[in-house]
Amino acid sequence: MTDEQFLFPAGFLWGVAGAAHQIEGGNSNSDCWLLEHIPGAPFAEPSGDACDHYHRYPDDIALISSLGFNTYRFSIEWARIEPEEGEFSHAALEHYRRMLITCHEHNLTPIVTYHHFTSPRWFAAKGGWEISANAEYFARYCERATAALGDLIGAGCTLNEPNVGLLIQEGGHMPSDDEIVKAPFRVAAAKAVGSDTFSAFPACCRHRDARDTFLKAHRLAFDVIKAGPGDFPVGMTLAMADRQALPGSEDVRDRARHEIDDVFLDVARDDDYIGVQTYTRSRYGAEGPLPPEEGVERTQMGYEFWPEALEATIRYAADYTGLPVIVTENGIGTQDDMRRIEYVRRALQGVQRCLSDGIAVRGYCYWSVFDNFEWGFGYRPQFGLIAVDRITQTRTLKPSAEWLGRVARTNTL
Ligand code: GCO
Repeated sequence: MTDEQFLFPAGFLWGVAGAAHQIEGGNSNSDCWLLEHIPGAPFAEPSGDACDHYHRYPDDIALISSLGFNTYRFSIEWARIEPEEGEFSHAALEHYRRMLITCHEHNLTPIVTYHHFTSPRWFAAKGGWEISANAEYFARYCERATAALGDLIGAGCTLNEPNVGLLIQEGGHMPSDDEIVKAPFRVAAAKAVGSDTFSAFPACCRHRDARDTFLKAHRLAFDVIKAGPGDFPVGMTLAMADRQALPGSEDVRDRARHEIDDVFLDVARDDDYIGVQTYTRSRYGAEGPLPPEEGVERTQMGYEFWPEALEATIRYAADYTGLPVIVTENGIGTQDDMRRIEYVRRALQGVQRCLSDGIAVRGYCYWSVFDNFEWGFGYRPQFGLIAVDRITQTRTLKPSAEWLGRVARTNTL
């Protein structure tokens, strides 16, 4: 099989992905914004104007469509829609309605993420995802958002990567749950909102407790979203790494995979699809996860350049759940756009192999449409197909934008 001969299935979703806090700008009622302004919190810089997508979405959506994509994955912002507990903003919901209408005008299927890490401050002040009962707040928000937007949604993701905190902790890049609770920046944030707690995901959250709340919240949200209006596939997205064990360390790998992925996949089995988000592989030795080997190519995030990880995670998620897969994120932070094209080309060859083996892969969304606010790393990592000038907000296409747009238009590599 040569690349040229392979056509992706008709109706394959070719998308780009983004998230509200990372591109909208001015998300000042969110838990993350507050933390970004607390000294000692793990943020290289504040998100500020981001890509001003909140105001520029009409041109941005037209641009995405003109490149050749047929899908746009974005998140709606809970902190804007329910700025205070129980107080819903019609204006914010209207804003997202206009975004959805704009997608349809440009023949883009909108994949809507209800929660992409950020929450309203009031939710963090109530203990956020650490408190099981708080799942009900999320379900109520999903119900209200669906009532206003559901007729226009193409596919829904309840939660984005609820397992990412566990994944980062495992890699040793985040303190333990106990240390997080005592972190001075978390204590300061609680004080700022007049509470005795402030749990923001994933920066300062007890991830073990959050896991149970997320699992419960997902099921509650799934039901209220499925109740309509609208009739679209609903699922969640997981941060998945291609977990490879050195010979003899399979049980170490399997234990980690159980704790971080499988418990979520178990709950996802009743969904319409599973959203796979993959960036690299993790290798396991007898002591646990290993750093990338000396001398291997690394991305701006420090990840090993390993585009083949996508194929492995699609196979794992599809096999484990029996569900169709949407690749809701895959991409690379790099300054070298030629390496981006190489990365995506190899990742898509893996998708082709999955499709050839009969695995139901429904779509591929590149992360990310723009160079954007990469959480704690600030604006340094460049994941975008499109560069954004931080002062003028001018958008500049990279060669990868035109390359992947052509792949999308022609449905072939
Ligand atoms: C995540 C999120 C995105 C990131 C992306 C690049 O995976 O953490 O879904 O918000 O920006 O993955 O790291």
